[in-house]
Amino acid sequence: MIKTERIADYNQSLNDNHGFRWGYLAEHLSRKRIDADALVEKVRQFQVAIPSWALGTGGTRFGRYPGGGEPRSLEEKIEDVGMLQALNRASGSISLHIPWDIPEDPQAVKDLLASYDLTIDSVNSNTFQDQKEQPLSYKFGSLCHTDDATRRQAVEHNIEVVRYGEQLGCRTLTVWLADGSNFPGQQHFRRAYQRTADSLKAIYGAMPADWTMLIEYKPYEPHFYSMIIPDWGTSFQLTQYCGPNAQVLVDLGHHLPNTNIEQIVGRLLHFGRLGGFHFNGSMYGDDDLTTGSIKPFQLFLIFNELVDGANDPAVKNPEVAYMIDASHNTKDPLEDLLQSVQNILTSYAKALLVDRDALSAAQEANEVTTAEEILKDAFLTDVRPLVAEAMRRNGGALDPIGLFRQLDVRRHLIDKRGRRAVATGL
Ligand code: PSV
Ligand code: MN
Repeated sequence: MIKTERIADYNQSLNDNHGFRWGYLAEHLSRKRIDADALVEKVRQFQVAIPSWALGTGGTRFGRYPGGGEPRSLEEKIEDVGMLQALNRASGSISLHIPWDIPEDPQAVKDLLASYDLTIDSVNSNTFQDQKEQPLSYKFGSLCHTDDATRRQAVEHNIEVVRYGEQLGCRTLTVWLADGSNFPGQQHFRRAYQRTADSLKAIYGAMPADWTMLIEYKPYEPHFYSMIIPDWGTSFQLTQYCGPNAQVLVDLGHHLPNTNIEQIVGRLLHFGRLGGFHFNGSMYGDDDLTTGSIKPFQLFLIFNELVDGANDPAVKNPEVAYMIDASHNTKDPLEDLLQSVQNILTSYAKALLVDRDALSAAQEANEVTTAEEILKDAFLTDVRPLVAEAMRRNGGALDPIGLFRQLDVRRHLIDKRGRRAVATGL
């Protein structure tokens, strides 16, 4: 647990430089008639959930190079997220994957969460692996399977996940299906779709009325010929089939190269079906890199849609759940998560700077250059002092990664948990 005095001391040591940079930015914004303090307040409210499965080192099918001190249990995963939250005050919730994170003693888990000022963001089902005691295999699908009993087993697993979530005060189930086919002719597209839709509807029907079901899509992997839910259109259709509390989940890595993700975001907001985000960065596909590391302009454009939607009373979209979904193969996972949150808040802050009235006027008048320049002006503004100020005002560190290093957190975790401690889960 990082003490608040330790954070205050650290911030004090950076105060001179920060004061200069923040002062300059606030003055720059005020000359543009932008209320810098109001923006800080908005950034202070922004929270990004941390997935329990991103706290250890990831890998590829070729290998994995763990750095030591990884969390070995749900309790240790909560400790790690609590540490991130203490540093940035923007990571106040954790997402769990069942069966990797089954809470043995729900009340004790709730108490532990509360002690770190954390909540549960979502519970995620897992029908993409066979578990040891599981009677029927998902090799040929789960919710889409041709066999009734296998489908029923997968439906029941999802309902069990909801029950675990209820014990922890969670209200969101995320479903990602690895179902699909590897060869032409292997699967009957229409029948497989209908079986999936009916299975999802059965799970939806078993959820409490105040729960949300997020349906994630992915164009390829683990299957390489067809995926049962390959795109947002299929997710969208499934949400409509299930009911009003079903929403589409956009994972940034789940798009083919050059897909216009910001347009998908705009469409889903328009339909009121954008339920959640899985943030990560990618060059080719589901690369699971640090959010904003490869395409920061695209991340900004996505936030531009989100802010535009939030400002428009005509948009009737429920609150969007934000989460990181990444795999850290070469960086310290905790540093990577801190960096991702930083990049997310930076993109959000830049999107808040966009002169929406001017942009709208330029769009209606077909002033192409002007519209683009308005976006570029916001994107090219260095808002890092604003994000740091928001974290400071929330009680976090002005530079979370800097403090993480100064405190030598990884060495402490290795001392406590061991050099060979490897995270449970993926
Ligand atoms: C699948 O690639 C995914 O994005 C889903 O969200 C899973 O829950 C997560 O990664 C972990 O496997
Ligand atoms: Mn995901």
